Amino acid sequence: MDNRPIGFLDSGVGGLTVVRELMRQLPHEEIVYIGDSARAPYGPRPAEQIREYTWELVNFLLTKNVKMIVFACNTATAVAWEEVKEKLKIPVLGVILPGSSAAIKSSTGGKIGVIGTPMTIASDIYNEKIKALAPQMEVQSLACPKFAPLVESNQIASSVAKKVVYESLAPLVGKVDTLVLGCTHYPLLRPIIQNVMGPQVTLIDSGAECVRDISVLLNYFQINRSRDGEGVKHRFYTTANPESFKMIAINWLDQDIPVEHATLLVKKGEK
Ligand code: I24
Ligand code: DGL
Repeated sequence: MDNRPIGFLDSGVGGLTVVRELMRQLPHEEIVYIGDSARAPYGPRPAEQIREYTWELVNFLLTKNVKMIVFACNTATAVAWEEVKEKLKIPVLGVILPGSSAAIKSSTGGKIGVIGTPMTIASDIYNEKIKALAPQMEVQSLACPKFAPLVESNQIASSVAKKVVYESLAPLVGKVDTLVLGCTHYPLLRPIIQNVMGPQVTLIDSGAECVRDISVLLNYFQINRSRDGEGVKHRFYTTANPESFKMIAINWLDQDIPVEHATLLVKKGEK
């Protein structure tokens, strides 16, 4: 047993899709979440900057005595997960390997599509990880820069959303049997994406798959949180306005949660 919380990091609020899965699959686990909304989105930023920001989020979580760190962000996982994982003593999980193995498992025809932010797609990491595990898979990757802004403007079922998703996914329609949702925001567009891709295409939610892996890891190392201790007290931190974060979080998680402003330790000479 290990009653310390699990640390989650994300560029903003998108990682809450992973948190909701955790609350569903592992309701006894306690969460410390840090979202860098002041500097979101990470997707269009240069890799070196994302790496730097991600380290600041990791260092913040380390001050909260977490037993494990979860990168609840595809973009941060794509550029910084490997180097962070190598340097820390606690387990560090990302969303990309779980999403990749789930796609391989589900693919019946060996044709996998991957969608994500420009940085995630430019990193080519999903393609690399899938090929490393199963070289016979064909992977087609596609950046969908318009999807996250759609979600953030509350357009998850509008006719504009349908049009944008239809036009963006056109290159993949009929070409893949499995599609990886390689961005935290995309599960919110799931119904439209499924509709455009057709019912025979399996959609993979990397965040949900990551929570399956958290569960496996907790069991393997026997570091689950004890059930007869105190109730869970989640803590959420944001680098932007706590009230705006809270409004989205309460709506999405369907429960009241405490949100505080976090000040990150930034290296000298930077803003
Ligand atoms: N969804 C996301 N980000 C936003 C948003 C949203 N505004 C409305 N909705 N804003 O991501 C990002 C910028 N903010 C963040 C908070 O600090 C200030 C700046 C997707 C969320 C995934 C859980 C739409 C919306 C909502 C509630 C729930 C879900 C949702 F308002 F998509
Ligand atoms: N959380 C990011 C991801 O999963 C999406 C938002 C962003 O670009 O920062 O890639």
